[in-house]
Amino acid sequence: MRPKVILITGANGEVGHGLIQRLHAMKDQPPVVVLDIRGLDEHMQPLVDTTIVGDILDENLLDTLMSEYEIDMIFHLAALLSTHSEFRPTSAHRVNVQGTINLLQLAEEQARWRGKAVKFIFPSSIAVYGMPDLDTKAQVPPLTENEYTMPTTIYGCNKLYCEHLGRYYTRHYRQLATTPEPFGVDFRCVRFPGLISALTLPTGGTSDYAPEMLHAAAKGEPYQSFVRPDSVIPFMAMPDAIKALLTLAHAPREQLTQLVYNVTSFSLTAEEIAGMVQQAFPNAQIDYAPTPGRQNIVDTWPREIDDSAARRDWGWLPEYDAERAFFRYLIPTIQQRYRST
Ligand code: AKB
Repeated sequence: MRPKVILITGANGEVGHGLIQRLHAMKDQPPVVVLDIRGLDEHMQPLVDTTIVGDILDENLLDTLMSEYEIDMIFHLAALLSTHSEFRPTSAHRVNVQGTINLLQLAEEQARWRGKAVKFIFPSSIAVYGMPDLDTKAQVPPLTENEYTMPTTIYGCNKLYCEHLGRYYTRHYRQLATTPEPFGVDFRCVRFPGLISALTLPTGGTSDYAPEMLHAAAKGEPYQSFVRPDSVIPFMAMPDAIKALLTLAHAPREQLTQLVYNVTSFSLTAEEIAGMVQQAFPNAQIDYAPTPGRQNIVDTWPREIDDSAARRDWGWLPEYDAERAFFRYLIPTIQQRYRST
């Protein structure tokens, strides 16, 4: 018998680390198998059952996973983030789209073998939106899932398309088969705002100015923001991001009226973030040297998103507003982190 497991791809990223820690603390979870091209940091390894160093584009590796495990749930976190993706759009497409379709196919085959749907949990992003100009961005109310989905980055295009792939695999896969089978992929997607973790720095994102500002201040280093002080997008503290993934993963299917849900916590300008950071680190040196390219990307992302569908369908409620995120989680945790290194 193949052991029943949870698979996490891209497990060595900031979301992966948080998710692994939370799953480890939960009772009655299947063993966790992680897959990451960079392996898994040593301090995380005791928290998982199996670490596989490998590429989601390696079909032989996915075949091996297929034959060795009964995969109950997939958290497909592996992705190239927005800034990195702009420099390598075809690689971004391969990793972000081909990688996702490989995993969806794996989920579909797994479901067929075990006669039961496989949950596929997918983090999407506010990068799927594309505000046409700053006036519109300032004036529109918080965006629901289907408004202004006209991304200007390859990463945003990749994420939006993968949302559609998830819908296709869940609702329409094999629609022309003579003997339609029950669909096997149970795709569930959260659209995240910019995430801020006290423990890890993201690599290659465009919302990274917020975590970078904070980590630089905690390390006593000066920071130059690559966006203007008035730049505003929604953010979320990492514990809430993990909570969102796990709550959606465990929500009863019949309560879910859509496959893609916005989630958000608070919206702040870069200047407001700097203000919070300077309250905790009065010597922090933060100034602004906006780079036009990355600034343009942030300007196309919405000021606020509407997460009322998630609140209604699966009881989503963030635990950290801006005040709590900075003064109860980010700052104390980060102070401790840099004190002990
Ligand atoms: C990025 O900046 O690429 C990500 C995102 C907003 O999805 N943090």
